[in-house]
Amino acid sequence: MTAVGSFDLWMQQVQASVESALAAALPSTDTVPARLHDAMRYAVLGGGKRVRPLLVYAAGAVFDAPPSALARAAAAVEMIHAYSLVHDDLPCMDDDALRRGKATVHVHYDEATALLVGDALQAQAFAILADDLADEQAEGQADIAPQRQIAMLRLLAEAAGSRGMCGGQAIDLDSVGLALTLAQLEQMHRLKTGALLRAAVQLGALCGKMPDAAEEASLDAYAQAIGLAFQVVDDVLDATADSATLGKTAGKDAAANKPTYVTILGLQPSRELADRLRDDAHRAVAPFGAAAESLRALADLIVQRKA
Ligand code: GRG
Repeated sequence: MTAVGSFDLWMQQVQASVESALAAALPSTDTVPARLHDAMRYAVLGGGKRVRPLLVYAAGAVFDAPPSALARAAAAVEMIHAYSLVHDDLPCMDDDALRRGKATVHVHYDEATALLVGDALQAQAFAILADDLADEQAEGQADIAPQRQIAMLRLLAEAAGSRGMCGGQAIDLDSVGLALTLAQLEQMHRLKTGALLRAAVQLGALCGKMPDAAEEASLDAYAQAIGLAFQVVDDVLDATADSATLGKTAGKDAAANKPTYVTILGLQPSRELADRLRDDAHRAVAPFGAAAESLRALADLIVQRKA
């Protein structure tokens, strides 16, 4: 087993690479329109746990993916995530003033800018993922075959769209004040949060050598388990942690009368469910052996996180 120290080091290295890739991919603050670009950089840089990029790299490690391809996929998925947070915080959605320990984009700038930041980040995500198609393919220096890259673009679009994250958000907005069953709650989260986490795992794998059907099924079982665990833990933290620790407003779900794992199952059963899901995730990637060490450690991190 990898020592805790070496996973921490790996995580810091990935986080630093992702920060550089994002900083390089985002337009500079002296590019017109400067205020929009400033706000895009404010939304994306210097914050967040970078869970989705870490999943891209961890899955990529199982399939010997080249770092250049992983950097593009990780930056793309994080930009989609950052856009979703900016829009989720808007007054027409969750109406929040605090995100990643600082004022939300619409509070720090204004609502129209926040809307455009989300739109532009979503477009930029696909531009990054397609980067290699434009130049390197033409010069025969691509790290991924064009067909594979098109599959990755499609995968990210499906995960972000109305049958993925956006669809989950729509169900979430519709379910305020309703008594959802556990199955309905699970379906909402599978789309709202799970789809992008799953896409991160799949994108990382697709950057490397092609997974076979059994490997795809293992990755999928892992992604389903950690996706759900992530949300269960999010609900537990929303009910138990304070805003300073979370870097976002705590207790929002109860205040908004939203159904959560904690309201349906209770606190302790929710914690136990998260532990079982972590064990499911570990079991799912057992066939990959030592190569899946970071995937296993990330499942632990998702369940043990305090923010
Ligand atoms: C607005 C289209 C649209 C979608 C929004 C993901 C989402 C859908 C909204 C976020 C609301 C929320 C708090 C969901 C709970 C789980 C979640 C995604 C938490 C934030 O993700 P973290 O913890 O955040 O990975 P950091 O800041 O660490 O990146």
